[in-house]
Amino acid sequence: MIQVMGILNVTPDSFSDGGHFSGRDQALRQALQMVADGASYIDVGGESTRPGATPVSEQEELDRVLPVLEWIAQESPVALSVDTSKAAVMREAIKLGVTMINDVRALREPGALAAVAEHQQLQLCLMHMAGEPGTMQQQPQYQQVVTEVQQFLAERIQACVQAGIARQRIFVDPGFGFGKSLGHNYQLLQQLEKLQQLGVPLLIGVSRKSMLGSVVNRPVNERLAASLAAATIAALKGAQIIRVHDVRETVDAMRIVNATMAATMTGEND
Ligand code: 7PJ
Repeated sequence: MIQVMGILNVTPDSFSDGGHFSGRDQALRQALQMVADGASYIDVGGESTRPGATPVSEQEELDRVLPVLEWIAQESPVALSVDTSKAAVMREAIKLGVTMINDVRALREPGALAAVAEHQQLQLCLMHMAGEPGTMQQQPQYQQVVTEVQQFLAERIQACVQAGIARQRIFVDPGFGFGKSLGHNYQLLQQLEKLQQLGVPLLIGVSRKSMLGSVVNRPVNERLAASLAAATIAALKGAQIIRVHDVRETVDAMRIVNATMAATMTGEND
């Protein structure tokens, strides 16, 4: 069964305190709606990793993410994921009971590998990113993007296994939009099934991304149809978890994928 992960961004502009609802109520409403809509995970992130984004301090990220994780954990048994690269954020989030560490830097920051290795039940997503968000889209270059991304992920799986993390806990993600040209992103989507050779499940994030906007020529809030098409393609090519903003619509699309894949043939193959 393909699962859907709902995105909850906790950056200063994501929850305004000026309206009728406090930051807590807004965050919770959004999270609980995604749960009601069928999300299997809620992914809480406090570092903007968009192209051109500037780094956020450890304290700032802790202050953004921890209260939100705690509020959701109090109200819902949904599996929580934290989108972070910082060991200190991972450690505090683990204390609050998160199920998954989702790291766009694939546990390459100091202490991150050890923080995850210490907890035997924790799931983890290793994502490929070339460079850093501030500069990654300036001149993305590969000889063969699919092979290089696969190689990188294989090395990171190996590093995890050597640190004592069981393979069964690991998901990998090619990192759409993270240091990739439009052509690179579509080569990766077209060849996504090759990443199954890594022997671990795939998690992918294409929701509302500019690789979609560039093709359909629409602003970020008008990319739902494009996002569903990309999610469906990824699911057919073996993705197990789809990370999205629009949970309800994506869950419906994945139900159609599941029904198609589960259809049993009667007679025709005899
Ligand atoms: C991804 C992510 C992604 C994983 C972001 C955005 C940018 N984590 N965090 N995969 N993207 N695993 O959502 O547009 O593609 S932040």
